[in-house]
Amino acid sequence: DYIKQKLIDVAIPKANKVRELVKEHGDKVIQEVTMGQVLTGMKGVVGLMTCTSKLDPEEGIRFRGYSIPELKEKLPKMHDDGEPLPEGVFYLMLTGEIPSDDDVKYISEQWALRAQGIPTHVYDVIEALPKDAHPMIQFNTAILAMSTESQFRKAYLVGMDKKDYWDPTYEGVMDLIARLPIIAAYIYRRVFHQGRHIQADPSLDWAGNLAHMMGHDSEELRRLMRLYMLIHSDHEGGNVSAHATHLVGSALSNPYYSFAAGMNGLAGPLHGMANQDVMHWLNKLKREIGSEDPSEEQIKAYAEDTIRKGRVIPGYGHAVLRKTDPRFQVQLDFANKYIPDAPYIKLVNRIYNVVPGVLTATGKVKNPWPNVDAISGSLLTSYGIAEYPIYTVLFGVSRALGVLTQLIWDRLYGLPIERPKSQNLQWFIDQVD
Ligand code: AMX
Repeated sequence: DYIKQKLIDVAIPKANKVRELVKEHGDKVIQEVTMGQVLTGMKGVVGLMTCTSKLDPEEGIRFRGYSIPELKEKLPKMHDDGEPLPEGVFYLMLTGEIPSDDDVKYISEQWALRAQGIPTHVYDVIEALPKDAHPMIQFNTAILAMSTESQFRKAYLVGMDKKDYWDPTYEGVMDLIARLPIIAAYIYRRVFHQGRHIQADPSLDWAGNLAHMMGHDSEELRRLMRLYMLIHSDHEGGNVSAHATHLVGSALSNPYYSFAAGMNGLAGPLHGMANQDVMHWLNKLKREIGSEDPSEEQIKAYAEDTIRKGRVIPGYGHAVLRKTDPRFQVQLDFANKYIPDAPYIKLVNRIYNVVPGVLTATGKVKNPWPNVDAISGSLLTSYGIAEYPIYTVLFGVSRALGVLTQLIWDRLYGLPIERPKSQNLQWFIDQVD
């Protein structure tokens, strides 16, 4: 595997640098932290090192320095006018370099190969769950069940030098990423298509294959799936799914345990489940107004009512972003290119015209603009993937690319167990007395 050798070459000087920073500059003060920051979710507190991507409040996400529009231009594609292959952003996050067509092809082939051989007990575990168990319950359970395959655990038991931990981690990550689309499609077909499963087509790319196994085979939908898998892949280190994966991984839990932890976080309505909740909000709006085509005035009144009832408007707001999420924008561009007249897209646009004003008027929402989830479900629905509970699973398949790449880097850097200090309420009171 030439990628492994490449990784060693890139990582050794960086790992040395990390050790030097700790040794020579460990006492350097880098930030002041306020009481408010600690008590409101540690926003802005620099407490993690993540190198796969970085989030700018105004500009949005950059993967190893490249914005989404730049990636659309630079990463290898299946078709010139199509979307970049997610294999490419994985390679970029892993090595720090823009891949060639051959690199991307190699990863596609590796994943197709590694996708084979999911043990039968994983399917038995899924089948033991009720069909109406939320797909995220089934997905996360399957991920844990797959950890019987962990190379890391086996190698650790045999005994291994710390500096080699990254190697079985890499093996586990590659296997896990390769297998997630099969698991996701299996759950989708089990729950929503009477268990009529569709075999993988090894000649397809990773995301195209996912669309195929779900039973949605049009070229446009494959393109949408490639885009979806690209843009959800990473959002720097502090978001719940990335942070949870990193934290659990810091105990040297294997990639399956670590990723399952991240996915349990993704299943929360303030994080990855928001894509499903957007669709519920939107359909309830249509039902309550009694129209398939609500006006801006009607949407405004409904949004104000949501706020009055003490609820959040899903798909809007963000803990870091302060502008329209470029992941929202790129999906809107896709919709405008292929399906500008789709009723759900019209509705998304109308909501976009109104909701930021409603949120701003509350005087407390720090970011009134749409995030990635404000449109993803409407796009998928417009293409016939109208089973909302699968949306967070799709988000999860994509998120594996970033958080698991970072896990390999955590091992390459030799980062230790994470253990921040906590204090009780009296301690905080004493700070101001
Ligand atoms: N609708 C209504 N109120 C909102 C709001 C929204 N979309 N976004 C923020 N607020 C409220 C908060 O609930 C908070 O109210 P409080 O002071 O009464 O508790 C106040 O505005 C200040 O919050 P904030 O600092 O602006 O946001 P945050 O960093 O605490 O939370 C987020 C960020 C995303 C959880 C929040 O904006 C939210 O709940 N949005 C809706 C859910 C959503 O779309 N989540 C997906 C985010 C992206 C992702 O992870 N996939």
